[in-house]
Amino acid sequence: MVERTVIGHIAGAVTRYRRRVAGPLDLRFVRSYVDIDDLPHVNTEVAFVGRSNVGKSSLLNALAQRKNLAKTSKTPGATRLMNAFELAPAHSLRWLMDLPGYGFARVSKAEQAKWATMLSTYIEERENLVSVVLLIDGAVGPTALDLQTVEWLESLGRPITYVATKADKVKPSRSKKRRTELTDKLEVQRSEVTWVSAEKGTGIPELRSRIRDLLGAS
Ligand SMILES: Nc1nc2c(ncn2[C@@H]2O[C@H](COP(=O)(O)OP(=O)(O)OP(=O)(O)O)[C@@H](O)[C@H]2O)c(=O)[nH]1
Ligand SMILES: [Mg+2]
Repeated sequence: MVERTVIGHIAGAVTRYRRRVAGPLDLRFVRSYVDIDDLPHVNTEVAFVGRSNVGKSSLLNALAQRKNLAKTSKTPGATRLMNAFELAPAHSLRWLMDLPGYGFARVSKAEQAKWATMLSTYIEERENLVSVVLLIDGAVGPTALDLQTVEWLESLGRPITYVATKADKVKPSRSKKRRTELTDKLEVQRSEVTWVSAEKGTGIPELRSRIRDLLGAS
């Protein structure tokens, strides 16, 4: 009887621990920004960066286990502004930034240039940006543009957290080869890439815990 109570106690503690570390991120939309000068000081921040349509906003929703926290779309170019989300508790100033994607050819040259300037100014100047979460399409990436982005981030000394998205689109028979291909092109260890599927939930608990760690919220 006593033994059962102890086991129950331990099981409860383990469940609470798992929820705290790997449970949904409690995120609240703060607001959208166009100008880096309008961004307030925060304690820690991570930013989602990647090709347009790679799945940044969908991933944010999966991490929070919310359907429409961030706007997603089949058509590239859904996110046009810098959208800030705060991790609870409120006012602890731990932020997650959803950014417009790069490499979307169907918007005008002028619009592309505007986004590129916004993105580069943000990455170059944002204080307390602890890591760039770089999303790469797991089925096709990294593209030449992804590799250029890696080079640019490295030249700025920005730490990168690699995430391969849409894992569900890779056939199980190709999975091993695809993973090796992706890490070889990125010149990183396999353990440095978190494979996720926003659709199926693969890798989401691991990434939640990684983001909590980065933001100092674990
Ligand atoms: N199969 C599959 N599709 C996904 C996954 N994640 C996102 N998608 C789809 O990919 C498309 C683009 O997703 P978004 O999350 O809007 O992509 P984004 O990177 O935020 O795009 P921009 O805001 O344009 O930069 C949508 O049609 C999503 O449903 C996934 O894990 N698996
Ligand atoms: Mg988006």
